[in-house]
Amino acid sequence: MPRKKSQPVILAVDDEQINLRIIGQGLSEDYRVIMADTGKRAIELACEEKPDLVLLDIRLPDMSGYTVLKSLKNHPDTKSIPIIFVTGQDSDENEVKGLRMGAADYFTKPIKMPLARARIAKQLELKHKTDLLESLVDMDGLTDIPNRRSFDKRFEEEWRRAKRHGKPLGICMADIDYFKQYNDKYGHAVGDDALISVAGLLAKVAKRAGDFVARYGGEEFVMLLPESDEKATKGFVQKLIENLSHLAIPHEYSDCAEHVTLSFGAVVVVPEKGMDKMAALEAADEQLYAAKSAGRNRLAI
Ligand code: GH3
Ligand code: MG
Ligand code: MG
Ligand code: MG
Repeated sequence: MPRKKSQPVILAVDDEQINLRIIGQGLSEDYRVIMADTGKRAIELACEEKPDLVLLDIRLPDMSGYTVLKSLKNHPDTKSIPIIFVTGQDSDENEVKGLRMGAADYFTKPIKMPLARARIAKQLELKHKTDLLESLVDMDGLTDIPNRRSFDKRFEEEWRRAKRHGKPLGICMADIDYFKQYNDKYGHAVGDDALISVAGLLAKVAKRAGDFVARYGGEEFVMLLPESDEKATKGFVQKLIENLSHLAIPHEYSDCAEHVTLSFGAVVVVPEKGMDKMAALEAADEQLYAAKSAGRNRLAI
């Protein structure tokens, strides 16, 4: 029977096929179960598939389950996935360690399936509620893209990650051109619609894994482009400018084009010890003002 699309996905991680089979059989009626038999594969699959829950063995051939947990908790895309340790090591000490590190629950082998199913269902219910709350506090109510609060958190994470890996981070600020005129002439409600369309377009174009777009405030947006050098950042913004011209929201009262446009200011940094991330953001903002002064509807980098 074809599975329902809305079926929650569970990632089962265990190096013994027999255990994976037992879990698969016990859960496949209610969930889509994906499987990994090494820590490395577990991390890859978690990033690719974003499962709703992970059942994680502690003893794995290539790394411990604790290491897998740490890695998942460190990544913004996987950090909120509940992880349940499943292990033969049933000492209280291990259980406490797992829970302290952020595991949601702890099962000992052999798994008692009815109990496991009930506890998994509880965790998923909790996750669903948490997701709902998080989406409310992190999303902008008008445009339905992440808000500034969400950006602040993400910026900290991406900055840290870029620093750790010595990789560039593209930071881009954008601001709608002549938006006061737009509101004055078309009305605030139409202005709101334009904001929604622009935000939707930015989010659509920024679709490379890790790209992040938020409404920074008013008619201003901010974008994070991890591992994006100057050429890639320029290419990205060029694509946005082209897409905006195709979107072609009429703006008769703009002094730089016949449609709604944005000006962009970007910097690319490889964060190092002692560097201030807020200074980098301010530098992007200064570039934005340079783009405005230079005629708008363009990028300054
Ligand atoms: P510039 O090209 O220099 O950016 O000029 P501008 O007119 O876009 O800039 P200004 O800062 O003078 O005006 C920003 C306008 O954006 C004024 C404000 O009413 C409008 N705005 C900010 N937030 C919202 C919103 O949520 N909805 C609507 N409709 N308008 C908004
Ligand atoms: Mg094992
Ligand atoms: Mg502005
Ligand atoms: Mg503006």
